[in-house]
Amino acid sequence: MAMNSLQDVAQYLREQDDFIVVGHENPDPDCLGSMLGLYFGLKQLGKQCRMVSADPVPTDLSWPGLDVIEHIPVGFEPGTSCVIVVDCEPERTGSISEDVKRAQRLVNIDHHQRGRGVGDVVYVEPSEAATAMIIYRLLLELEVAFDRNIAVALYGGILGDTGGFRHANTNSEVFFVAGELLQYGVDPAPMAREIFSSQSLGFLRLLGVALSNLQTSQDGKLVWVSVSYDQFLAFDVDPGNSDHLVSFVRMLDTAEIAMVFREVNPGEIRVGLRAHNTDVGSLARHIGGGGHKLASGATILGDLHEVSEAVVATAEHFYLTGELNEWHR
Ligand SMILES: [Mn+2]
Repeated sequence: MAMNSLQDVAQYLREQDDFIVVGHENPDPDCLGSMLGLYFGLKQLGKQCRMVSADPVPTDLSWPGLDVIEHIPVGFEPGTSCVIVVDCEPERTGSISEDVKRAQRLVNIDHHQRGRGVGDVVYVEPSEAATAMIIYRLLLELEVAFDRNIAVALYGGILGDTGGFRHANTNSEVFFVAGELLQYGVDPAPMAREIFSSQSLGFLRLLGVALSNLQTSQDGKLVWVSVSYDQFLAFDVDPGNSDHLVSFVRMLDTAEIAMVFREVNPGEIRVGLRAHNTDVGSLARHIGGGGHKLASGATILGDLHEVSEAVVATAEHFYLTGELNEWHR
């Protein structure tokens, strides 16, 4: 499917009056910021707009508009509204993905590699650090007047997906747009604290246990940790809200590939992969997941120990030879 230009997207949105913005399962700051930025922009243009998420919205962010997002895990009815899927392909919108794909009018805006995009209008740009960067450009194209609500959302999305301006996707464009957004009353310190430094006591204690069980390959290039469902229960931590565990694991000085295996439900293992140079996006797709070149993941059903051993072996082989071995699961 040929991709549309940003001008095409803007033109298509101008022609419609009634929208539903949908993000991905387990929404992260970029997903939420993109949804909110687009929502406030479309409202300003006098459009009707709703936001819908299949998974609950995290409660640790104080951004304006988050309370407007409707949590609809089943029975989503797009009706005749134009559905705009942001920060993922329609397939990844969680339990409502089949309903999303049935939308009469579908727009897809994303920056993930895998996403070729699906919809009547598609804009997927993997060179963008965040979907919030794309929404910023789209709102400029739509001649929306930026305000604090929009700026907080987009800045938060950029901050989240660049890991606080530290990941490899941090470039001059990112700093330029972040600088522009600061002019509308964004306060960077509390935004960073909310995203990166607002851990519960239970999470920090679980992190302590997890890190004390850190494992590495002999050369230290691969580092990984597993957390069982029972451990999440014991520390009263929501397993679905612990993706960021991997950001602590990747702090090891010798690490090239960091992996976290989280048993989010009994027998359901969520694999988080991070790398400094290795293409863990390919690795994730190989084992049935997806994501970016340096940040990806997958969900695998099975025993925590067996799944982690199999993925570690595959990752090590890939790291050493650049080849993907056979994968049966
Ligand atoms: Mn994103």
